Amino acid sequence: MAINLQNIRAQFPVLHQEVNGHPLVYFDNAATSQKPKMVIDAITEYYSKENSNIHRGVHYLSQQATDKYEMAREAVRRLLNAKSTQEIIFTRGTTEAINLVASCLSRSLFKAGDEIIISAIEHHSNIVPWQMACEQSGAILKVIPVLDSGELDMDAYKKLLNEKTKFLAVNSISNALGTINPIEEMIALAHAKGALVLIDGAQSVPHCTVDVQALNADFYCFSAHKMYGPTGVGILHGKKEILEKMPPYHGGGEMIKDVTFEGTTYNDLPFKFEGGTPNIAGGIGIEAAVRFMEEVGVENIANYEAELLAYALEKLKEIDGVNFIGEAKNRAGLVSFNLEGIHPYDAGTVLDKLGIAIRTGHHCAQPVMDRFKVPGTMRASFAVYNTKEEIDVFIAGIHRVKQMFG
Ligand code: C6P
Repeated sequence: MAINLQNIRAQFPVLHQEVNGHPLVYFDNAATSQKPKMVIDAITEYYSKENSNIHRGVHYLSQQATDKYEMAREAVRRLLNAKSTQEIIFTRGTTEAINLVASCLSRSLFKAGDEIIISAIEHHSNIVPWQMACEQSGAILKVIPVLDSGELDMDAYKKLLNEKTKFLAVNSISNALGTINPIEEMIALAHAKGALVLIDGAQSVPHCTVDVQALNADFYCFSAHKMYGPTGVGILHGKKEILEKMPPYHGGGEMIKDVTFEGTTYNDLPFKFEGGTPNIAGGIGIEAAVRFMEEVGVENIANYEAELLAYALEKLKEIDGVNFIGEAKNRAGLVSFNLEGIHPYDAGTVLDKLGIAIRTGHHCAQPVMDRFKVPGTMRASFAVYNTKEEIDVFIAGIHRVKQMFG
């Protein structure tokens, strides 16, 4: 089934406006996607009719809100094909999910001399928490290098693995390069050494089918705001048997069974990791975002975005002086590049004047920029509501940038 682009675009109010006197072309979807009306409506309805705290009240509104929040957990379970909703933990986003795992494991698993492997193309939120975990536990951080193509050096990865390897944390799609990493193989190799694995799926869940049971990672996380949902809410999926053994993250309400001054017993999963009043509206927003993705069809989204990527690459390759940063064979719907002799910030500013939103800079992945010896890149990232006509506008914008600075 092909997608109905007109119908999809009609669901996103923000797209129908002019910016700086031009129709908005929004190509900053890897930073955050726009929100369909069904997500906006779900949040409005919650605050207009159901606002109440959850898991606490006997009254009608509290039960309504609790039911909706738990429906969202079930929707995410379905999207990820997780075994049980006990494995679905609400967080503030990918960043908090990774910090949760790093913090809990540095208190319970990692010890001096253990090795934690990450890759050279991680977002800062999959670097810094592991540096902190190493500081706390005495574990040692190892980094899989990246090849000039933007692909991970798998031979180097295999050499890094050994009996001291306790953990692998790697993204499934790089936000800075668009590289799709061979995570199935990476997970199996890490497991063969007895290590646990976390996959940062922030750039995957919005764009392709994810089956956490088939993947078999121990932890998988993502943010709602990149998948048509609201900001401030995300998901950590963890295998039940591992989550059960982990100590809690935040102490407070909701994560307890029984509290006395002598000691506290912790709640069952997933609540053990959900101390404090959560982002209830955000959770409800995720449910609507999952429904949106299911209605369009995740496969359809993936296929259509691949078409957009191929079209953008074809057009960009026709322009002199476009230097791609990362040209992996397997890549997602984003392009990272620079224009010869033009600072990405200058190019981005001119494009903005033409109503075209892209991201410029280091994309919270400074080590990637250092590796490729660039101050930053221009990054255009696509979502299911983007069109080939918008790519034509973007290409014309790049010609304009070249005229101005060339
Ligand atoms: N990348 C980008 O423009 P949060 O901020 O917690 O929702 O997501 C962090 C994060 C983690 N991993 C990857 C691969 C990511 O791409 C991101 C967010 C955005 O590329 C904002 S910096």
